[in-house]
Amino acid sequence: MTSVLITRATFPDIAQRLRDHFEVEDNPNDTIWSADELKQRLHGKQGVMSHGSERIDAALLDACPTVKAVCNVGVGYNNVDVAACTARGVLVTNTPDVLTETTADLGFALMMATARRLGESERFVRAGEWNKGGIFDQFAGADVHGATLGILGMGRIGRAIARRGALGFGMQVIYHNRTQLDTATEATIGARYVDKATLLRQADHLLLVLPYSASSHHTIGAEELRLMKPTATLTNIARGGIVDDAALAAALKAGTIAAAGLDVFEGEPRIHPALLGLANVVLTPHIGSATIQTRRAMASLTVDNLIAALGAGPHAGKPPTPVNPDVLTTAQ
Ligand code: 8YV
Repeated sequence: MTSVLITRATFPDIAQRLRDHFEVEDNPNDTIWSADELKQRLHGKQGVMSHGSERIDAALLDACPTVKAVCNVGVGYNNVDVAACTARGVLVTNTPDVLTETTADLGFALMMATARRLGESERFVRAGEWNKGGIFDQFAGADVHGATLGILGMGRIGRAIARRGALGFGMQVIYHNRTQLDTATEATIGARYVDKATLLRQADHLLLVLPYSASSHHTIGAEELRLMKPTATLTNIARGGIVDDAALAAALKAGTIAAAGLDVFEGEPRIHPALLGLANVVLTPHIGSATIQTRRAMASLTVDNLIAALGAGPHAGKPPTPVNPDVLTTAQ
């Protein structure tokens, strides 16, 4: 019988849809598996419902030659070596669209929390410090409304954030991306294209929403941070590794920029120790898409992809969101 692996805990009723078609091994206690354990569990299976926490690379595929489909829970798939999958005829799928607005909400929330110093304020209240007096500007942060919002990366999530800033908060929205949007789209979302240096220099609040790849590694390092305003905030909801976290910690300490909001980290779940010691950084554990509705939609789309990719269900052979659809054509 066809068998599949679910690498992380998921919604039982959604996993049941896989059980209706396949033999399923899952991970209900959400244990973090080592690469070796993942290899052992995947061996002999035809498909995997994987997450950003697992590296799916050539060595793993070679050790598990029966695998035909890697269905990743997430729009980003930098944890999967797509070229290695394609070369071996393995289909890769992701979960675009279903998480766009939810992730844009978190980006905006984290940017606001960073600008208005919610992390520091909350810790102050919890520590019972409020009654001890304080100065008028103690938690005075930076305005969000009317400020200049900079967006680096202008895909679906970037556009959803731009709309929030321009239409909801009266912000001037500038962006930089590999390709410029067409004029009509720019007008609809209220965003203006600038070069990267201008973006860094002019943004009051800079949000990173670009995908991670070898070419976007350390897109923001010491040099880029130096171009930013000392009053500016930086929010990263994209991927760890896009920011040089050590350089960011140094810049936050030196006052090169005012504050940072980080949902993703280099080498997460580990966090650079220098970041943990800073007051002017708001830290969240990669929760961009974390609402019940959206996480269910992501899991469900992944299950649709896996069922179809392995030739079962009403859409057999036609998974809804393939990353390397050429594999499907060559397989026919
Ligand atoms: C996921 C994400 O939670 O979609 C993405 O790319 O980073 C998140 O929404 C993560 O990928 C879990 O696998």
